Amino acid sequence: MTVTTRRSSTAAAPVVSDYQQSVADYWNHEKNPVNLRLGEVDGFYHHHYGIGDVDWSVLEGPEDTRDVRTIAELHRLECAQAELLADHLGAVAPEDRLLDSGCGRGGGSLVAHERFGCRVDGISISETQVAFAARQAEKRGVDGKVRFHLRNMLDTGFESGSFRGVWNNESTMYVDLSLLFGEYARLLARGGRYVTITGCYNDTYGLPSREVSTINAHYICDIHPRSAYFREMANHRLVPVSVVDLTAATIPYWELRAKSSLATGIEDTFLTAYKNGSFQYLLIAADRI
Ligand code: GPP
Ligand code: MG
Repeated sequence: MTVTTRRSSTAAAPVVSDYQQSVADYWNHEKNPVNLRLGEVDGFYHHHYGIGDVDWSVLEGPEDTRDVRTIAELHRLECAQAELLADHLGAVAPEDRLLDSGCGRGGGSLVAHERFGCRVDGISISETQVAFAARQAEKRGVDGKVRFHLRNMLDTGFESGSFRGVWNNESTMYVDLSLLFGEYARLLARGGRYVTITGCYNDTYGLPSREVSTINAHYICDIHPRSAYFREMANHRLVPVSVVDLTAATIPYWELRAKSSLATGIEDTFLTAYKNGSFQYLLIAADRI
């Protein structure tokens, strides 16, 4: 396997593959208003989608404030998704430690810290995201407890058994699940909890649909089949405790996003993929045995 360390940073650079470097380059340059303007609402910058019913009244009323109302509504739905993920982390005590694997601009780490009061480590292979997330923690005065690191989720370098919980919020499609869950089996304490919210392709459809392939090309990712999650969890001491199909719950978010000025062009593809049954939005929680 070809690996490279061509990075310039004061932090120790993680070893990443050429593929991972191309993903890091994407996120180092990403500045989509659909992420930045939503984050500006309250300082929780998310890189995931939303769930729940839409308040369609945001599209009515004065046109000059429609964007502000729509942004607040999309952000509310993304925050609801982050809260649902945190609900599945189980009983986390203030002295516990959590890992936000593929932390983006850090919103989910801040949500978890606010809820549990514990130490949270967020990791990303994007220097820009790590620096951005660290600034948000500092602004909130929680940087003593919420720390961000430039690290590879497949080889984190953290101590074995040191985490009570680990999650991936829409980031597992960038990695090989066997390598990922092998690392989590090592990092999680016995009885610890793993949670992922992910888009996966539906095995009952067959192989990836045109829409799933379009989403892969859009984000430079490789969406896994649903079956791969359960197979690789079983292979790595992770026993599912909850599986929630969020497909129906995320469709309204995409419908509102498609009608907004913040649309990035991928909205209709997601809607078609969800509606033709080729793609599913799933939450899976598992215990480390
Ligand atoms: C959202 O990030 C998540 C991803 C890009 C990973 C792919 C997810 C799937 C479910 C397939 P984002 O919030 O940065 O995306 P966008 O800019 O489109 O809002
Ligand atoms: Mg987004």
